[in-house]
Amino acid sequence: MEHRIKIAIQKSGRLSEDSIQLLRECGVHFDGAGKGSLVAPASNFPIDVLYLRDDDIPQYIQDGIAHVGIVGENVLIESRASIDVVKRLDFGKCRLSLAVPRAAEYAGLDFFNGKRIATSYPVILDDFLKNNGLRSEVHTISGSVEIAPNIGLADAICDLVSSGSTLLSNGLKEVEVILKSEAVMAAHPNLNDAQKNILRRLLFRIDAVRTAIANKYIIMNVPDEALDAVRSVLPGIKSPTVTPLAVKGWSAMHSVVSETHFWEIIDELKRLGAQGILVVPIEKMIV
Ligand code: PRT
Ligand code: ZN
Repeated sequence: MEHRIKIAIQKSGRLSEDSIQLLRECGVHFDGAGKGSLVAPASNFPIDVLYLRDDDIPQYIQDGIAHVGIVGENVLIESRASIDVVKRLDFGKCRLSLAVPRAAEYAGLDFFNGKRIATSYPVILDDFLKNNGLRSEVHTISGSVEIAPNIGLADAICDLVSSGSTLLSNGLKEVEVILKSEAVMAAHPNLNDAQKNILRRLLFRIDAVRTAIANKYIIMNVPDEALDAVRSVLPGIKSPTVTPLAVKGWSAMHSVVSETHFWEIIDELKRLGAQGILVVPIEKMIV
């Protein structure tokens, strides 16, 4: 029997599109979440995509119904599931924060002693309160946490924040960050060798896609006397490729530049006399 693994992703929500796109960029072909369809077998890679609610993903992985999954760290930690984070995915970034009414005078964590805090993250919040020696009344509600203070249900909230505009429009201010979160790939801790091998292949492809996004391929013409100086500002994967041009005294140079220092490097190259600089996106990069 052919070995396959099941990968759980969010059916519809903030992580769905990025999760599907990541798998597709890894060259995996599968159907999107149709009406009622829960499983989409990939046609060219041994995985089956399971479309689930994000809250259910950690449990499914812990129970071994799914072998791996893509889920927000916030959901993973809240679930207390014993599963392993195998890769951080750099999307779905947010923070779980404490927020209070804008008019409240906030001088520090003591504020929360004896106060009512509404949240959908009671486990993480309880841990935080305990670690800081605070006694608050935690009210667990499942949605629209941000309206709790306005309707008199709570004095503060503990909720996810990304842009901060939800807090702003509800007259609240963020005062403490409890957790910084992003989407992660999580896996069942006891996969067999065949399953581990499929996961390894998938992670290898994810790395290739991620590395490619973080790098650009650059091509430029460099006066021969500047070649050494230019080479010293270009890290390249090993070293840059240099080929002489038909015009005497000039060479073409090819290299890979990381996104992080991209503009500094381009400025430096121009200063050293490089011309006709061409920057090309990289689709996949195996280092
Ligand atoms: O139906 P299902 O249960 O699968 O989805 P869901 O509604 O529970 O989750 P969903 O799709 O809203 O979020 C999925 C995951 O996205 C979360 O678990 C986080 O890991 C991540 N994420 C990233 C966010 C946000 N950013 C975010 N801003 N999840 C929720 N929010 C909400 C937040 O709760 C608040 O209501 O957006 C509002 C705040 O946003 P700003 O931009 O106004 O600050
Ligand atoms: Zn959910």
